[in-house]
Amino acid sequence: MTIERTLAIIKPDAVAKGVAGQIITRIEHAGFKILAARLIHMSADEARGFYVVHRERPFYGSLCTFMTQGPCLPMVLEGENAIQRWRDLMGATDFTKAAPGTIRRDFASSIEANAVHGSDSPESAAFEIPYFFSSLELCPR
Ligand code: IDP
Ligand code: MG
Repeated sequence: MTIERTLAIIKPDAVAKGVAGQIITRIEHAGFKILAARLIHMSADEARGFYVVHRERPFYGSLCTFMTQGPCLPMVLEGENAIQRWRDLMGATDFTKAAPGTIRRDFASSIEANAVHGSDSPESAAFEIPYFFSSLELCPR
């Protein structure tokens, strides 16, 4: 097992619904260490840059609008096998297909407003973590 870091976001729908605390509780109960967290309200350009990998997808424009509709909470999570374990805790992209007990199954409203984001690979984590957090913010304390 390797200790990994992953980028998690509590998306604007979940922050607006007031379930950020419940999601953070699940993260803590699953044993992740929260290395950094910040409530931000993304601009259109910031959302487009974050999701640039999806720029050719039909939902790109709508997704970027959704991500700017209110504050969201990016976080860096650390733990054994953190990238896959956070994806497992999140559940499938389409919450109607997400397993019972997963965050998306319990808190998502649609395939787009699906409560949380998680890096899908070490390569995406390596792009996504520094998108929001500097190495200074991630230094050991
Ligand atoms: P993921 O978040 O499970 O990794 P991705 O395929 O990377 O899923 O898509 C990024 C985000 O785009 C999803 O979390 C969701 O918010 C949105 N999304 C994905 N597929 C659709 C779709 O078919 N319609 C609308 N929004 C979508
Ligand atoms: Mg993805």
